[in-house]
Amino acid sequence: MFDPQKLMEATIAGDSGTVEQLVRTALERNTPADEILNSGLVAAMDIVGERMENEDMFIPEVLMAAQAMDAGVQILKPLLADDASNAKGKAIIGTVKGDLHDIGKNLVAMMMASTGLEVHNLGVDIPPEEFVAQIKAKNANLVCLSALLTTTMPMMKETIDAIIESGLRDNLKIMVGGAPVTQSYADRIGADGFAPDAGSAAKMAKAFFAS
Ligand code: B1M
Repeated sequence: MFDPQKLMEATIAGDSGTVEQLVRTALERNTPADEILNSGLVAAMDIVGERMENEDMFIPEVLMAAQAMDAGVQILKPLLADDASNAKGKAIIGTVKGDLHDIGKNLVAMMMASTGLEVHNLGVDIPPEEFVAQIKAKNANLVCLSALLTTTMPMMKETIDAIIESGLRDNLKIMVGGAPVTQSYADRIGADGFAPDAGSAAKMAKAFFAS
């Protein structure tokens, strides 16, 4: 039987080898990929966050835990794919300026791509003008902004304002997300959508372009 506790412990300890082994074993035992992701890997990062806050874990250890989580995600990646139904969206996704968190944003990108959307992952620390330039370069009709820090949430609004000023706003949808982001914040800054997790973000993106 899948033991999420062991997977959480290995992830928190930054033990990528054990994480890979536990994920493979869980899959061999027919544990659904999303259960392994949510009850093992994502749950571990919540504990890492608490320990970070209490100064029981420091940046190098947090980074190792993040790498261990990514090692597990890489194995799950093909299995988390939804039905690729050739949605018509062309999305760009990035973490806003000043923010270096990318694990959740990468999960969102992966899940969106799995629905058939064309997804361009711009990376982290992306300034508003770069989002605008990439909308033009990629001819994007969906812009996805991620922020994990309360201090970088206002950069989402600045990015949306830059998109409005560029005259591109009417031709695209804007989605926002990240741990501190809420539906009411999304409404306040003029986003078209907010999703609390990667699965619902992908569903929402797909729904935007369903004909
Ligand atoms: Co940072 N960090 N961190 N950190 N870090 C948090 C966010 C924090 C909550 C930890 C804590 O203190 N409890 C805290 C923020 C507090 C706040 O602002 N309220 C914090 C802090 C303070 C910091 C630093 C300032 C620490 C310091 O230097 N003193 C610093 C800032 C650096 C910077 O960005 N400028 C920092 C640095 C780091 C690391 C680099 C060490 C590392 C990031 C590594 C990386 O991403 N490659 C890190 C990590 C790992 C975390 C925690 C522990 C885990 C984040 C994570 O990956 N979660 C985090 C604590 C926590 O969140 N519990 C924390 C797992 C991931 C799957 O979830 O990212 O929430 P999440 O994504 C979800 C949803 O939010 C959603 O879907 C995803 C998947 O389901 N989602 C979207 C995300 N984007 C979306 C976009 C959408 C829709 C949904 O639409 C477009």
